[in-house]
Amino acid sequence: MEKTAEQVLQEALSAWDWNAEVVGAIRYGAGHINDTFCVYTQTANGDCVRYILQRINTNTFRNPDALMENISGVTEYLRRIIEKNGGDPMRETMNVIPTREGKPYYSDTDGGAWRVYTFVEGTICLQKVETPEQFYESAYAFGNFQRLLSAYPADTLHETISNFHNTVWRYENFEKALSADVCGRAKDVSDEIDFVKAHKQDCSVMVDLLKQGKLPLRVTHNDTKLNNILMDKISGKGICVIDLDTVMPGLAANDYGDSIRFGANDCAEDEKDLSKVNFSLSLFETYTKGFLEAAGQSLTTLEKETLVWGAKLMTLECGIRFLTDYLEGDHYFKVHREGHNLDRCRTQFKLVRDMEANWDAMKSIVQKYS
Ligand code: ADP
Ligand code: GN1
Ligand code: MG
Repeated sequence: MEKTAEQVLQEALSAWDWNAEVVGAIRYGAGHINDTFCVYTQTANGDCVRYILQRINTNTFRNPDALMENISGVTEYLRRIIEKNGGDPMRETMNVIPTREGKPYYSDTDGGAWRVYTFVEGTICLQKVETPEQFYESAYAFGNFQRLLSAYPADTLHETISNFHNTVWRYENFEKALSADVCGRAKDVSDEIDFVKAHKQDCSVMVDLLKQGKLPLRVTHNDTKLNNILMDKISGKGICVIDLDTVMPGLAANDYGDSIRFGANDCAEDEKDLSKVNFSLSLFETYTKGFLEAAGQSLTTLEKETLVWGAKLMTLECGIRFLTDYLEGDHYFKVHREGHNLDRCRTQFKLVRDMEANWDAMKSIVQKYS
């Protein structure tokens, strides 16, 4: 008989030695990929200690061993630097808690892969920029993350998702999904399809510079959404970069660009009303300042000059991915309503249009802080 979701969760919980009574575990966060739970425990002296338990999405991350090796390597490296700088490694980096058997993750009897992190208390995780200061803090923290990892041996990292930010490959996947049109949805989204086709040439700009050896590969996060950073509740500082599943060699501009995509606007990623979806040049400036203050010195001139392309291409690429998933029947990103991926795709394409209209101003801003 198939196990219930509760039985699967209980099995996973039993793989860790909590040193306390597990009081409950509830779904947590707003990620599109993994299943996240907050585990509440009560210690012998009555304290409540929380943990993050995650079922890794093994359709997306096919090799949990390699994935966890990356995360353990990077977090241990960061821990050493943070300690050396007099910081608090329990708050400033993720901490993986091994299973009872001393493993970095637990494989359940159905093949699910589970891991546990300490819960970083006293922090907030934002789904949307509320104040420019918060966006500045996230920029500084992501820039700093990249700088701290600049000497990390990149060749020891596994590629957890191949071609992750290969925009040309994303375009080709879109074309395949379009010609298969398994759900018969293509006929209703001709504007979006035309938009992607009209941007075909753009997709190769950064990929070509990388191929030609003009841009260096760095250790990058690759998923620098605002909700992948925890901010101190009191000081408001961006303290802990989370969601390290996609840490791999990549382009600096992509980390910068993905943050701009998600945060340099005043709307949700899935806003239905496109009149509310507007790129904010002012937030763009705020992020650019923070990111370049933290990481600028370690970037080459061309890396800085192409940051604007990172912003536009990460937004275009994400829109293409949402549209592809919509055409394929919504099997990659979690969806919570009909047309969810299509709504998400439309916000991204509106933002791309806005960026195109602001291109020269964006370039001047990057230049100002370079
Ligand atoms: P996904 O890959 O699905 O986006 P994340 O790793 O980003 O999953 O986790 C989802 C959410 O869980 C985060 O946005 C954050 O709110 C919360 N979270 C994750 N790890 C921690 C942690 N160590 N401490 C506190 N909150 C966390
Ligand atoms: C996913 O896991 P999460 O929700 O932080 C996706 C990103 C997309 C993002 C769009 C592994 O991020 O690449 O940019 O959704 N992560 C993966 O919101 O595909
Ligand atoms: Mg996340």
